Amino acid sequence: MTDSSPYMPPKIWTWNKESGGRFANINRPIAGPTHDKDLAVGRHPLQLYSLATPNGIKVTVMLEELLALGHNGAEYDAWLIRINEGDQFSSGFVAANPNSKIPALVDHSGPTPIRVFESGAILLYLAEKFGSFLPADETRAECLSWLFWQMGSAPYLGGGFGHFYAYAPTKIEYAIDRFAMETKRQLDVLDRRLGESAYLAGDAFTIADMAVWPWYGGLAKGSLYNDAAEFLQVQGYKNLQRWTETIAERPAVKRGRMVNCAWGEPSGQLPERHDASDFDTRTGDKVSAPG
Ligand SMILES: N[C@@H](CCC(=O)N[C@@H](CS)C(=O)NCC(=O)O)C(=O)O
Repeated sequence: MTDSSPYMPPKIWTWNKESGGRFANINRPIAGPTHDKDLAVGRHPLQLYSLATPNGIKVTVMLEELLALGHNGAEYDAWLIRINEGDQFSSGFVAANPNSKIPALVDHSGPTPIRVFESGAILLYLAEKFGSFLPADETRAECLSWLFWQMGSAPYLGGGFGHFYAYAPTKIEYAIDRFAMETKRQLDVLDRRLGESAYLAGDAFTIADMAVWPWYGGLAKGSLYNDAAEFLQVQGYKNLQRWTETIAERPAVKRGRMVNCAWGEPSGQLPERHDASDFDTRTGDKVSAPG
C-alpha cells in the first residue's frame, strides 16, 4: 500500500493479512468459529449478545421501550461481545448468529430456544412478539418500508463512507466522493420524509425510527466518524435534527444507549445488564449497585 503506482487487480484474489485499516485484525474471508466457547445464559427469557454500536443500540432501545410499556416478558440479560477481541467468532456466538456479527438474540421463553440475528429481524421479531412499535393500521407498510430502507442503506454509510473517510489506511478521493454523495442523498431522503411527519412511519414512534436513529441520528449529532458532521454539513438537515433530538429525550432510549457500552463516561456505561433494577424506569437514570 506504500507504492503510488495504480493498483491492478491480480487474476486471483489472495488474503493480505497486512492490508491495514481499523478492524483489519478481525476481518477474514472465511466464516465459522475460531475457538470453542459457549455463550453465557442468564435467568431472563431473552438473552442478548451485543455491543453498543449503532446496530447494537437498535435492539437495546427496543427492549427498554418494551419494558417501559410494561411488557415484563421483555426482561433480558445483555452480554457484552467485544468484537475487537474476536468474541463474535466463538462457537457459541456462531451458533446464535452464523454471520458472526452483533446483535444476536436468543429467546428462551418457549420450549426450545429461538435464535434471531440481523438487527432488523430482531426488531421485527420483538415487535410481533409483544404487539408493540409496529403499527397494525395503514402505516404498517410505511414502517416496514423505512425499516428495510435502513437495512439496505446503512452499509453505504458505514461500510462505504465511514470506512473510506475514517478507517481506511489511505484516503482515496474517488471512494470518499462516491460515498459522501450517497450519504448526503440518504440524509436528504430522511430530511424530506421527516418534513412530512413527526416520525418515519407517521405520528407514532416505531421500530423504523429505532433502526434509523442510531445511524443517521448519530451522524446528525456528530458522534460518527470523527469530523464527518462538518464534512457532510449535517446541520442543514433541520427535520432530521429535530427528530434526532426528540428521540434522544426518551428515557428508554437513554437507557438503551448505555447497555453493552464499555467506553465513554463511566456514568454512561452498562457493559452487561442482568437485572431490571439496573435502572430507575421513570427517569432512565442508572441505579448504583447497593453496598
Ligand atoms: N446487518 C447486520 C450488521 C451487523 C454488523 O455489522 N455488526 C457489526 C458491529 S456494528 C459487527 O458485529 N462487526 C464485527 C465483525 O464484522 O466481525 C445487522 O444489522 O445486524
